[in-house]
Formats: sequence, C-alpha cells, structure tokens
Amino acid sequence: MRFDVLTLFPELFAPFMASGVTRRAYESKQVEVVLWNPRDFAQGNYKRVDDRPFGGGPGMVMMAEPLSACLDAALAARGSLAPVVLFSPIGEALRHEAVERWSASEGAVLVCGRYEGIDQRFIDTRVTHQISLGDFVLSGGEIPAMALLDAVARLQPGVLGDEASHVQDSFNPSLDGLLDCPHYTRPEQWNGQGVPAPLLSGHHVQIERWRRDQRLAITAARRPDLIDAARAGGRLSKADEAALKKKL
Ligand code: 9WO
Repeated sequence: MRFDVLTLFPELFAPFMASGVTRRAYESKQVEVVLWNPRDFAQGNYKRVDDRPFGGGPGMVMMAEPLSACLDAALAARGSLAPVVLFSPIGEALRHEAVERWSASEGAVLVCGRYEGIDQRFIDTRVTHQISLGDFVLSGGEIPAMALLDAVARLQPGVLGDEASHVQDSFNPSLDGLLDCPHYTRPEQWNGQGVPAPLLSGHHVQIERWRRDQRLAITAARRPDLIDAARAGGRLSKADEAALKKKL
C-alpha cells in the first residue's frame, strides 16, 4: 500500500521510518511512504504557505492553495483516487478496527496541519476523513500521521519478528476485546519484586488461565465498557464469569 504524506516537516519522517521492527515494511515498500512539502507548491519568492486569519486573532493559518496544489500532485502521482485524511482533534477517534481497515487498504493521502489550523475551504472540498488520536492538541499533524503509519505497518504480514505477537495485542478481536495482561522478563527477582508464580510454573494451561484472569481483572478495573461489550458479544466463558465474580 502507499501513503502520500503532505507535511511542512518531511525530515521528521526519516528517523521514524529507519527504526524498529517496522523499518523493513517501509524499506521493502510493503508500506510505501511518499513525502510531499506544500512549500514546494507555494507561489513567489517567499514560498508562503501561511497567512493571517480573517477576523483577527493569534497565530497563522495554512493557506488552501499550496495544500491543494500539493494534494493534486500527490493524487496525480498515485494515478487513482484515494482517501484524503486530516489529523485533527475534531476527527473520529482512531480505534483498532479502523487501523485494520487501513492496513488492508490501498493507502491514503495523509495531510499534516501546522500553525493554528488549515483554511476550512481546503478541508470542506478536499478532505474525506478526519482522524483524532484523542482529546488533546499538538503543534502539528505529523505525530498522528506517524502513529497511523506505525499501527498499519506492524500489522503487515511478516513485520513482527514473532508472527503471532500482534494476535495477543489489546484490542485484537481474538483477545475477545479484553486488555492485554502484564509481561515479565529476567531477572526473576528485581528490586525486591518477584514474578507471578503461574508464569514460572511451566504449566501451559495454568499460565493461560492466569493471563486470561489478569486480562479480565485489568479490563474490569480500567475499561468496564469492554467487559460489557465482551459479555454482550458472548465472548466470556463460564470460567471467565467466575473469575470476574471472585475479583468483584
Ligand atoms: C486543531 C484544533 C483544535 C481544536 C478544535 C479543532 C482543531 N483542529 C485543529 C487542526 O486541524 N489543527 C491542525 C493540525 C493545525 C495545528 C496542528 N494540528 C493538530 C492536530 N494539532 N493537534 C492535532 C491532533 C490530531 C489528532 N489527534 C490529536 C491531535
């Protein structure tokens, strides 16, 4: 798949794409990332991409025209229509299900805003999807764009060292919509703290029951809505219900 990223700071993406388990996905172009700078599509000697807001107020606004010309070039290079995604706090909250859909898609054009915001006329006419990572404000859309790329890249076949690793993620449907359990590694004693006994038992059934109970307890404590959804979806067994009852 291919993602075209419109950003005034393309240099932010190189170290991100050169690091970690997802590097192979970018290098092999399994997830192709093409960077575009709206400044290259700005007019005049000053290559302005921002201007003062009509109505006054602090800060600057990204002009529609350089963004639109940049988007035209990206879409032309792709050769076919593509979703145009803007990262914004007023977008739809990103969840695992949408990440799975993007990771099985042809990709998209990702628009990273800067300054106080983007001329609304560009958003109204050119943007097809708005995505939020949560109820907070950043100084630019680049980190949300990298977050989507990372979430998509790690779901590509062969990207994770252990092919089964992402099957165990929180929010993976095969985990029945429960949160992940705690993890431990060596040493067995650290700062006076041990490791839960079932994990040292070597008994696979006992280990899996402990992990499932941990997932249930953590989910019940932190995201009771997910317990309700799992129960409504018939994804909790009698043993699960017994474990929940014991802890509540
Ligand atoms: C910022 C903003 C704040 C309140 C209500 C609506 C808003 N829209 C934007 C916006 O589109 N801002 C642009 C992108 C330009 C300024 C930096 N931008 C941005 C994106 N800041 N924070 C985000 C963001 C994106 C996704 N999830 C969380 C925050």
